[in-house]
Amino acid sequence: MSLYEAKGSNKVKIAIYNLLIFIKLLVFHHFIDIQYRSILVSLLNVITSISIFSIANYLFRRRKDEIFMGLYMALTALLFFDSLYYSHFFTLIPINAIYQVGHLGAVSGSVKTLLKPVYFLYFADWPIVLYLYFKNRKTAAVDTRRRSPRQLSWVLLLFLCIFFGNQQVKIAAGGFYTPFNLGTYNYHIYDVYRLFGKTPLVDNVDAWMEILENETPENPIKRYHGLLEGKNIIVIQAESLQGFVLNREVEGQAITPVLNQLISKDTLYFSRYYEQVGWGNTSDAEFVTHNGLHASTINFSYKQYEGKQLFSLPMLLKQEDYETIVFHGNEPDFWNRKSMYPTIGFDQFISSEELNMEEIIGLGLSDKSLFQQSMAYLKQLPKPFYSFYITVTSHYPYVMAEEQKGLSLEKYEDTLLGDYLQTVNYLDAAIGELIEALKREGLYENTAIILYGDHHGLDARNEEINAEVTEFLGKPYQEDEMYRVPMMIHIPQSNLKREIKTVGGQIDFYPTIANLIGLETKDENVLGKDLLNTKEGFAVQQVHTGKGSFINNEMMFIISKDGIFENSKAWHIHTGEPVELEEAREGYERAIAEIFLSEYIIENVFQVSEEEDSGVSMELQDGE
Ligand code: GP9
Ligand code: MN
Repeated sequence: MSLYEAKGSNKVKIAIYNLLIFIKLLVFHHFIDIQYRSILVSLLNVITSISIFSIANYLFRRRKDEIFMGLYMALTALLFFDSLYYSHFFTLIPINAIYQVGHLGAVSGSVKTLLKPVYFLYFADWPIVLYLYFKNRKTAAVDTRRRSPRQLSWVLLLFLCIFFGNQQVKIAAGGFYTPFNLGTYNYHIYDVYRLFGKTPLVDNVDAWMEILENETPENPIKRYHGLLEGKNIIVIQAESLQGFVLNREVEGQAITPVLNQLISKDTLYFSRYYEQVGWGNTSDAEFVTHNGLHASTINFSYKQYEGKQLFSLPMLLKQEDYETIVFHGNEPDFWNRKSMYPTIGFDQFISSEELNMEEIIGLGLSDKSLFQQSMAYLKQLPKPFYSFYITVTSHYPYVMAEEQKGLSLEKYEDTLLGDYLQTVNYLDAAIGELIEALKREGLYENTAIILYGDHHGLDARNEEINAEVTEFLGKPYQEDEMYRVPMMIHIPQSNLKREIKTVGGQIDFYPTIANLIGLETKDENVLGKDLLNTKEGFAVQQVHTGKGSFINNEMMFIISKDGIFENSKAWHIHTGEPVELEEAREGYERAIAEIFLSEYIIENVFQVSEEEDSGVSMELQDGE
């Protein structure tokens, strides 16, 4: 009897494969810590898997055994790779990663450190499944039954289950899908739809504007206005530099002696400044910093907003005859920088193509070499200049040769925290060398040196790291410390020494610096605020935490992973005591309004340049 004479045999196979998938989904969803309705989430995902098998069963007439086997292997492998990705990034592999696959080689060191034998358990059943497959397969079998619409009505029914099931999820989660309320397969499908589907953002613009209008206004007379006028500006975006390392010792040694020295004199130090990156990590830190707008929620901003005629800080400076230049010791097309920089307003991009890659540490050229090689350019640049550095030595996994390590550690030797602190200490020394070089070349006095961290390097969601850092800090390591990055503006001979405790984020950089230089930002195109002229602190978090999370001068609110407000957590940043969730609702609504209004501004106010390579354009369309 041929395979297809045995009625229902394909259905039996589909059922067996999907039973196995269901078991693996339960394990996977437990691993990524889905707490809310995790069995229902797994069920909705296995229905998706059954639909995929059913469609294949309907479409393909021959080689069904191979096709089913292939599907089973692919769906299992996806769980394996998602687990690997989750263990470091605490989310599922985003579809936008396809734009970065060319750079996998560069981060392979990081990827290897994530592989754990336990993840191979997803393949534990493969020997048996493969054995049964080879024993029973009917490669020559052809399904001769007529395709009937009735076969498809079953798939339609499954789709309806998925649709209505997930509608309920969306309602409970305040309108947002997350990997943790959709589960793996359904989230990946949604992610593909979101990336390529481009839904217009028009529904709630008025409501968002109304929410944001209630913000506290800035000082009418701007303090520090024009303080940096005519000065050269150096901005160092420091890789993975977190706030807690400043003015702190490890085993009796200062971690950042140079930065500590800087903030003790001639420096405005922002001690409650927060990262606001999205999918594009380092590059999103650059994007948010230079544009005063949020990172894309869908893709890394340098891809999502490629070709947009933005009106960024470097462009504003170009209007004042500043020369603008970027230094980064890595491949120029990493994070799509090469394509994006002309529209951000950079005249020159000095990357691995121009630099002598003489000393590689981790991902790219060592910070010391980067700073040292940049001096030749700075000396020749017309003044004033805006010089932007993106450092790379303190990138995960924080591996350096013994002779490059500046701290002598015993207790923390060979721990991730110890390795991290070594690279931060190296970066600090590199900044010291840069300052010395600027002094030697007579550039120091007339140059403001601005520094901030791009994002966290030590993820508090990782249990091992959390335990290490909690012990090191002597207090629980939570998001308010994890997302805090230092920001400082060093103005030689200014006699300014001030610690600004107003909560702010990278989105506030542009208006703050513009005011210092004596320039105005266009209010309708920038959502950040001047941190030197406002008391009201507010910084939005997204992507790493989910939309709606925020920190203000009093509290931190982290939206639950499943997006449900009632399952979220909030605490006082000074005491660590829990806050009544309702007290956070206003901030939650404001955070969401800010994220979407930002996206709306970028999508609707800024036009796509007709010739993407035409260089920098100053023309702006009026906002609506
Ligand atoms: C590479 C570097 C990567 O150019 O910017 O940093 P990441 O985004 O992985 O922190
Ligand atoms: Mn980075």
